[in-house]
Amino acid sequence: MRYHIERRDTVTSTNDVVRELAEAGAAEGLVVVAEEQTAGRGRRGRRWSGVRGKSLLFSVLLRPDIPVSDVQHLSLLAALAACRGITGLTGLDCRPKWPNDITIVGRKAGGVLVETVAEGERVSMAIIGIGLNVKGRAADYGPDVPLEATTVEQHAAEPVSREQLLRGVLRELDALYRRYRDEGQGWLLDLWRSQDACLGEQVAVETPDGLIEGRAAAVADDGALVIVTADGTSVIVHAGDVTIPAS
Ligand code: BT5
Repeated sequence: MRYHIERRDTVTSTNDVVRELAEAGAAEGLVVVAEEQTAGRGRRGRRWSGVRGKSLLFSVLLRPDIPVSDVQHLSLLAALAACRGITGLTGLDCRPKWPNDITIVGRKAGGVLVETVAEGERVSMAIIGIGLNVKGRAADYGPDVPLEATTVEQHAAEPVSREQLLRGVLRELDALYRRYRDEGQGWLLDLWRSQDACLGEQVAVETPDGLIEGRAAAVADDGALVIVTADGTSVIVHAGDVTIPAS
């Protein structure tokens, strides 16, 4: 994929800018990076807090032509790319946590928000938004950021360049996306399963249908999380927030 990087100072959300440019015909590989977002968002209408000079906030346009049922793969792919970019630059053990968290020592250092447009049953456009807390400490990121969040620099031995990190994450994203297009999902899910910070753990999952507690037993081929509850029932979760109470 050939990247075309557009830099902005203040935007509502980098996902919004990519969508506008995509609707005007921008090609796959468009990247919008911003210093500041006035309406940065997470999933289900939540806020994403960023800080000028410290966060890395960007979105990438893909035109994947995959079935709508596979859309979760893109979120897994992006979170893996972000973690691999962080590990490549800093040597830190950075792991994705289902479904979209980027974690270091179990603490959230970033997140992924994938928004899609479908034509019929196919995804015609996917906007991959990635927000990373790079510099400073989590407390610098404002009151909406949970106490247990973290930043890359908080764990790294040396100062971390946002520019180098952007390049590293984009390189990883390109490699993973190419392989996904060439070979399909099997290896991607295996890679995710080998890295996910919550698999095998006792977890609590807040879902739109309520709280589910149990062991995070598996990630299914469509990217759903399988929880085995205390009475042995398997519950398939497509959307939710996972906490690992013991950590
Ligand atoms: C996410 O949502 O983690 C997806 C975040 C994606 C942000 C990027 S920035 C570039 C692009 N443009 C956008 O507008 N968005 C994307 P979710 O899993 O729903 O987590 C949101 C929750 O994380 C919030 O409710 C807070 O509790 C917490 N949070 C907010 N800001 C945070 C931060 N900087 N670090 C850690 N946690 C944060």
